[in-house]
Amino acid sequence: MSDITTSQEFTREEVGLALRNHGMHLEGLRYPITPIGMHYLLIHFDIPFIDPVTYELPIGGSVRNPLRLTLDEIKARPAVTVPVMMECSGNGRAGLNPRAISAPWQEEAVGCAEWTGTPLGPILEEAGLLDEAVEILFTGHDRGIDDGVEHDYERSLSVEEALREEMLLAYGMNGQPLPPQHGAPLRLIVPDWYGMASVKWLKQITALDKPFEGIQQAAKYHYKSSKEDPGTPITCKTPHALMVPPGIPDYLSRIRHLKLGSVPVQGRAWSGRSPIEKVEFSADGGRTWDDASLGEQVGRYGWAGWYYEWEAWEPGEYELCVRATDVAGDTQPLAPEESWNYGGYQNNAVQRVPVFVE
Ligand SMILES: Nc1nc2c(c(=O)[nH]1)N[C@H]1C(S)=C(S)[C@@H](COP(=O)(O)O)O[C@H]1N2
Ligand SMILES: [Mo]
Repeated sequence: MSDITTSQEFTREEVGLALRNHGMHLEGLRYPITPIGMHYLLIHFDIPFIDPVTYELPIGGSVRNPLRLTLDEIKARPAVTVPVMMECSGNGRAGLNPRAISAPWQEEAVGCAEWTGTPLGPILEEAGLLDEAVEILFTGHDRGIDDGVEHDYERSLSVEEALREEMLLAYGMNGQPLPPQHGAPLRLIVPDWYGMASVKWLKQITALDKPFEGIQQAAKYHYKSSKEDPGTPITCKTPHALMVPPGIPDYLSRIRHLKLGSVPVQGRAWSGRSPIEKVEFSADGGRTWDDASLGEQVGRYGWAGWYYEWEAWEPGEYELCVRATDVAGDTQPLAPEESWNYGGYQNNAVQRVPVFVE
């Protein structure tokens, strides 16, 4: 299998990945909290089968006090429920040319769930991190082979990052027990980063005395200009807005058809680094922009609703676009070329929705 392709067709392997890892239906942007079955999924290997009754989570490595917690012990700790908008860092990959051969997301690798769990920090404090500890490694129960390397899915965070109060060990999703496909019985939630940091099916947590060099950390999830470029690690979600495609779709092409008139357009916008400052709408492919109204912000790490009344009184073909800007002043590029990188990560170029007004 080649690393990268300029083909406009999807390979059998990409379609296979897309069937296992479905996206959120964009009409699902209407829900402030994404229903579980609509939330996107990204599962690198197989969903592990784990008995919650005998489940235990060891916390070890560079700690004074190694712990082993059962699920009941974790659930007995202080619980919080927070909405977190999650996005796969590969979202938008299929819009890049050439594109990396991997999950061929268009723009649907998103969802905002309400996660219930216990903060990670106090558990690490109880384990007593030694001065030598520099990173915390989160290992999943899922194992597989990627680029010829056999490994457990595992990723680390710096100690400083891991001790932030927002870091959560989650066992509930939208008021239900965490479902198998989303990491049951226990997963990490890193609310401002792209999804890869939120390790599912936790097998163990290990304090490390040197930086973790595993494949999912050091090789994947880097913004690289070429295969050889070491690149920079992918971390926080960049600003991104999406709209519910208005009107009705053609079954196969998904092209939208609208009747003449005033068209209410709605969607959501988010950014990991800072809250959303502004959402703009364009009906001419991004040549001219008009401010949309901001609606409800679903928690600090959820998404912001937005709304725009588009006056579509001229029959014709239009390209609707939406663009978010965050409080830090970051915004979205107009063209995917501006987002291009070798692994196909973090493509937050503006969404383009072709519509016919009749
Ligand atoms: N153990 C494990 N954790 C994982 C993954 C995985 O394959 N295995 N995929 C990661 C990626 S790339 C993403 S985008 C999110 C997806 O979470 P979701 O499937 O609950 O939406 O989980 C992350 N955590
Ligand atoms: Mo991902």
